[in-house]
Amino acid sequence: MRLERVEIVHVAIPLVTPFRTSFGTMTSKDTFLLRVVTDCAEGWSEFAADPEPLYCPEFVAGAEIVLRDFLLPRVAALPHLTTAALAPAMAKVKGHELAKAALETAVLDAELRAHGMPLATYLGAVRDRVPAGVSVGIRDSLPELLEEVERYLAEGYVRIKLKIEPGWDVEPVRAVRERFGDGLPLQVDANTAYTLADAEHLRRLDAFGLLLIEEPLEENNLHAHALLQRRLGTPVCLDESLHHARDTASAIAMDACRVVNVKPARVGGYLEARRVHDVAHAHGVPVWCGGMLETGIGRAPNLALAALPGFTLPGDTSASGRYFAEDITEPFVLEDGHLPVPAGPGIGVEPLPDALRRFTRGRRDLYP
Ligand code: OSB
Ligand code: MG
Repeated sequence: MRLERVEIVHVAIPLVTPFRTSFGTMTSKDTFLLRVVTDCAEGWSEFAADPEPLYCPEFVAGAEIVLRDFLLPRVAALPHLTTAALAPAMAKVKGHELAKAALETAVLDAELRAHGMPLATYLGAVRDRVPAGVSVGIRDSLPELLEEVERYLAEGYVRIKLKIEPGWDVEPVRAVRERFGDGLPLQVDANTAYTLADAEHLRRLDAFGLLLIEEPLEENNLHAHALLQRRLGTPVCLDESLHHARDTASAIAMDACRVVNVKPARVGGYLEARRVHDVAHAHGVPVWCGGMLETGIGRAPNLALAALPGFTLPGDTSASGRYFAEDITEPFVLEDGHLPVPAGPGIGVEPLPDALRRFTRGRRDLYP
């Protein structure tokens, strides 16, 4: 393929309810889409991070500069554009996995469309639908939380994840367990809000039979997570701390985690995400697909990945209606607690022109 054009489309889509985590509150999905035009086909992707670097070091305005000034010049210089050639071409640029993932995914979408192949087929999917979990934000009161959980369970979600932070952990977990029973698949996500000094407190969560506790301690502190795991019965799951297959292998070897949250953007794209899956699966470590409150453009490829054999736990890939009154693609709708794996070529979806126009805040050419 030959790269002809790369366009950045800034979008802002209101969330149906504010989403509060230990690192901040989001009220809209404010990011950019990438549109890559090649001589063979076009591809789309979504940048996964937010305008502020609170979940991870990357952010919207920074990623645009990184793409324009450092990543695209390297990719445009390739004599022959293929998805597989991108990561090696971009490797000298340190970090910036989410920006790299956005570019790689749009090129992958174009390449697969040129071959008429769905992403799920390319990645090695073994399912045509995936069970859907839902991530529930921190609320002002327990009754509000129970009402929200009850609504999601009535809609059919098969697993609940509660966001936690110091002061909002044991009590919400206890309340959800008491109300919905021990059979409910339940897990928690701290987004780095604790330190090892909280180990005795976190041990209190062991009484509730949680599937896992996600990223309890500082980002990238594998050693501390291993020390914590020794003291917890609840499996530790890493999110923010894992950036590629190599550190996933280290984390597993150190027993710093017993479950892996795979977010393709966090590890630089779907090719590396598949390697993370392969490493974990080879060690018998279950993986699941995380989310970043994506629009349909980001959700579609996540569903393809979640259909791989090692994804044995329900992910955070919820239906469009959990996030937005109106999505930017045809909405993903929950059916019997599952979402369909897109079956069309590439990521299998594209922006609806009318919705895209209304949610667009600005467009710029990044290349040429
Ligand atoms: O830590 O998994 C996380 C959302 C934004 C940033 C980080 C996280 C999340 C979620 C929600 O937990 C996942 C989703 O529903 O897309
Ligand atoms: Mg997380």
